[in-house]
Order: sequence, then C-alpha cells, then structure tokens
Amino acid sequence: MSEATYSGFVALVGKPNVGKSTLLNVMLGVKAAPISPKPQTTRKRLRGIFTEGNRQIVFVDTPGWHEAQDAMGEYMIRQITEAIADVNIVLWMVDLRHPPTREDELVARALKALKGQVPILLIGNKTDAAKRPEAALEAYRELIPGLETRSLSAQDTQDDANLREELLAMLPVVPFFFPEDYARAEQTPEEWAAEIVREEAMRPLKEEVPYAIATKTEEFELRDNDMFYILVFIYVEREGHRPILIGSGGRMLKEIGAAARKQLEVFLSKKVYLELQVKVYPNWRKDPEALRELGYE
Ligand SMILES: Nc1nc2c(ncn2[C@@H]2O[C@H](COP(=O)(O)OP(=O)(O)OP(=O)(O)O)[C@@H](O)[C@H]2O)c(=O)[nH]1
Ligand SMILES: [Mg+2]
Repeated sequence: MSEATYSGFVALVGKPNVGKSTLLNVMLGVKAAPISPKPQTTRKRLRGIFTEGNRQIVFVDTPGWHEAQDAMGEYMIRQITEAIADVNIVLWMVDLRHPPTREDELVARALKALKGQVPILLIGNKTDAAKRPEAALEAYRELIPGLETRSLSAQDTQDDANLREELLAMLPVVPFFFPEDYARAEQTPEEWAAEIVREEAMRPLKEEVPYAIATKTEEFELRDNDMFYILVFIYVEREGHRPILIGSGGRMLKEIGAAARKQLEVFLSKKVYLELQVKVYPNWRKDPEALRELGYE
C-alpha cells in the first residue's frame, strides 16, 4: 500500500531586501537564488523544492514588492501577484531591524485581500541584527491584525529548520508536484549561471548601474578537456555604463568573473572557463520587447 503524501506551495513575499532569497537558499540547502545587500536583487519568481520522506514543500521566492517605475518593475510585480495566486501558505517577510516603511504598507495592503483565503504567516527576519525586535514585530502586526507571527534569523540554519518543520506539518494530503529526485530549484543551469554573474556584478556597482544590468548565458558546454565553457553577456543600458562595469584596466570585470567562476565551479564540481562580454542595450528596462529578449517573459 502506498503511503499518503503531503505537499504544497509556500510563497515568500515582502518588500525588497528583507531576506526572502536567503531564507529560500537555507531552506533548500543549496544556493539557488542570488542574494545581495542591495534591494531588488530578485527579478523572477523561482520555485525551490524540498522533499523529505513523504512530504514536499515547493517554495516560491518572489521579487521584492515595490512601486514599479518602468517595464522591468511592472514585470517584477506581475511575478509576485502570479506567484501568490495559487499557493497554500504565504510567508510575509519583514525586517525587524526597523519598524514598517511605506513599502511594507504597500505589501500589507495587497496581502489583506488574501486574508481568509490562504494562511499568511508574518515572519520577522534578522533578529540577530535587530535592536528592538519585539517592538518592531508588534508594529508590523498592526498592519494586518490577527496574523500568526514568527521571529527568526534567516541566516540561522536551526531557525530555518524549525520553520520548515512547522510548514511541513501544515501541508495537505496531495500527490507530489515534482518527482522526489527533482533538482532542488526549477531553473536551467544557463539561467542559474546568468543569475550568479548578475549577483557578482551587482555587488561592486553603485547607484543605478546594478539595476541597469541584465545577464544572459549564450553558451554552456562541457568540453573535451572536462571543463565547462560558459559565455555570459552582461547588458548595460548606456554606453557610459560600459567603462564603469569593466573598470580601470579591466579590473572590475575580471573580479566579477573570478567570483562568479568560483561559485559555478562549486555548483558544477568541475573546472569552469567563464567568459564575460559587455553589451549595450539602450534603455532595456523600459522596453517590454527587450525584457522578453533578455529572458524576462
Ligand atoms: N543580519 C542579517 N542579514 C540578513 C538576514 N537574512 C538576510 N540578510 C541579508 O539581507 C540582505 C538581503 O537579502 P536577500 O535574501 O537578497 O533579500 P531579498 O528579500 O531576497 O531581497 P530582494 O530580492 O531584493 O527582494 C543580504 O545582504 C542578506 O545577507 C538575517 O537573518 N540577518
Ligand atoms: Mg531576493
């Protein structure tokens, strides 16, 4: 007799930079999503699959909720609203280092419409760095009264394991959505490589340049010498961004490449030859057609 299976979708939602992708990665035990100290790192929703025995959680990481300024922003908001349309549990993540901001209020307004239809758990994150976490959590709680709340540090694997146990216990009896041995994130190696390059490129860049970047993997192959050859194009919005990204004597681009290659080699367990090429795609963020070409469709 086959055993019953428990399974469901859990969306990670909240304003930019609260730690949604950090939580996803720790929950999965692999680096699936890019993370950075800058807001609006995640641009696409990403499903991550955790399977243990007869229970499976499909986590859905989403971009940070903000007021869209251009076609890229509108795409990101659509990614969130589509992601939460059909999930079993919504985790609303907030940053306990400070009380709610206008962006948290924006998220709360949108989530209020879901109340009663789907369980929403308010997750207060970054307890490790918060001065007055209880007071902050109380202020967030007032935005949508009556929610269940948890406080944690997403960087703490034990905190995450505790939350995962709770979530596993909340799942309905349904067949698994993904095979037991399915990869932990629903993403091609090409997509992942492009995201890792974008993560590493965002790190040293300042002001609007990190947001003017898009990355796309053009080649990804295992060659005869048992090394992966990976070619990634980095698109910028203006000719003036090109020298900023390349850096004096090519130093910045070299450092971005070295850091990304290191991550790719860990993931692929093989040597990687990573080539980066910088391209200009004027005003791509404002152009829906350009977004599609760059993989945001
Ligand atoms: N101190 C502390 N920092 C954290 C914690 N969780 C995440 N961070 C940091 O917060 C920053 C943002 O983390 P992300 O996981 O990229 O946040 P996000 O919510 O996915 O951000 P967007 O994709 O931009 O919406 C990074 O610098 C993380 O290292 C935590 O528990 N404690
Ligand atoms: Mg993110």
